[in-house]
Amino acid sequence: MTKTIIEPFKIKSVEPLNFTTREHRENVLREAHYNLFLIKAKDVLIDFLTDSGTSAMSSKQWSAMMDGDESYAGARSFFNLEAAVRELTGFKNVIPTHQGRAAEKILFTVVGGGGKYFPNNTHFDTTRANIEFTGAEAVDLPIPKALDTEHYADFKGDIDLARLEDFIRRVKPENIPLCLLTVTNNSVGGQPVSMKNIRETRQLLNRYNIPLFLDACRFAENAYFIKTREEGYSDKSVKEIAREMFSYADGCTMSAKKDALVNIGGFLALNDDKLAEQARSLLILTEGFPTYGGLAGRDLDAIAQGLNEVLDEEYLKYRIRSIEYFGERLIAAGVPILVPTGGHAVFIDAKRFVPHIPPQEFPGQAVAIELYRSGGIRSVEIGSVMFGREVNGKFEGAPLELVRLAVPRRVYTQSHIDYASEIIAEVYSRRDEIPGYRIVYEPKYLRHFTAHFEPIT
Ligand code: P70
Repeated sequence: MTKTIIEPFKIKSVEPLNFTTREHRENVLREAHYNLFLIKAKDVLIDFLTDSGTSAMSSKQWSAMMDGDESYAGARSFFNLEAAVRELTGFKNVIPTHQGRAAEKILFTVVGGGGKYFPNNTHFDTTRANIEFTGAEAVDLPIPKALDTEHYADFKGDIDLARLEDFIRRVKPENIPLCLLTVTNNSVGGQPVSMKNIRETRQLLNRYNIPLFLDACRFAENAYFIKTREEGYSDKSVKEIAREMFSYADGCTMSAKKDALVNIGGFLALNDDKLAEQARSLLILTEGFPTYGGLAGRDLDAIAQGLNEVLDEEYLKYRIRSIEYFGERLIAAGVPILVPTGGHAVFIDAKRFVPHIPPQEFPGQAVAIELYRSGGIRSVEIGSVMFGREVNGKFEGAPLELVRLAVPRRVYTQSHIDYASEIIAEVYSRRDEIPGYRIVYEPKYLRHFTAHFEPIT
């Protein structure tokens, strides 16, 4: 048996990278107001901004696209998607949407509103925003150890069941339209949720008659972690494991831009016919007819094919190992990262990387800017820019200050990872020089996408 795990594909089509000088990147940063979302992709060398919509599609997906049916109503492509989602999740109603947040918007418009609460292991940005937009409250209940970036555990994505039960009793079950589990748990480091935790969440919710929904965008990575880490699952196929995960839920929202290996798309799937009917009525208003939901027929076919491919265990082995390898390179250079590495990204712990920068000066943003300046690497802050709040005139920082290096699926090779590791190590060696930042402009919602920053000198 060889030790090296290789990319389980060969490359048929390539896209050149753009090299830039440090001086050029300095100008780019200034012009983009130090917000990495506002820089042009042509000025980025290696793009770890997100694993969302950035996958390389397979030749089979491209040929499925060619075969897409573009009929407005009842397209063959829809039935291909419906069959693939039903086969995987078992959910009866499959409602395509243009991406994950469109499924969230529709779901929470139907079930949300003032006085309602939605617990989750941890909400990601758009989920939280869509819930809060309806006047409801999004509540994070991660296990306490999830917030300790140095603590090794197999399933740091779990929800804290004791706190969940206390919470249900306090706000009353009738005010909780549903409970969510985000698999994997993106905000705490792409950490998996164990099958035991999903099952026990279900059992707890049953006692209070509360439905369970999965935020399922990285379901396959989560299932692979269960196979390799949880007792009793090593002999099961990842597909069987994924199906068991979905079997405990009443529905899911899905951003197909992650584990369906496509560049655009999503869906809402659920068992409840009445809810599905309400969702479809809203879908027609904003997304489109229920058999295409804002996507082209060919997109639906690409998702159906992607859902199949992502369960390939050679692919998942390579995927999880490549993230772990990235983490090992950084640990070897002394860089503080969140451990263990998760499914889709390596997360730098900015609190430990730049301890001289306080939360209100956005340590994660400061490190992310420096990685771009130094090596053209784009990452994203997941910390107080994304989740910090002004509460009664007082700054309340996010629980974690992270810089996420999200690895697009099937896009970069090991030498790209090696290059990035070198740059990060170099930035770490002169971390004391990194300045903090202040926000000089921010929009009302999801400020990380468009806020303007200024270095504090
Ligand atoms: C990401 C992107 C999207 C997402 C998610 C979970 C757990 C729903 C959605 C929404 C968003 C992002 C963040 C920073 C930079 C770029 C993009 N996550 N639930 O990268 O899905 O994007 O399809 O509307 O992670 O984590 P969608």
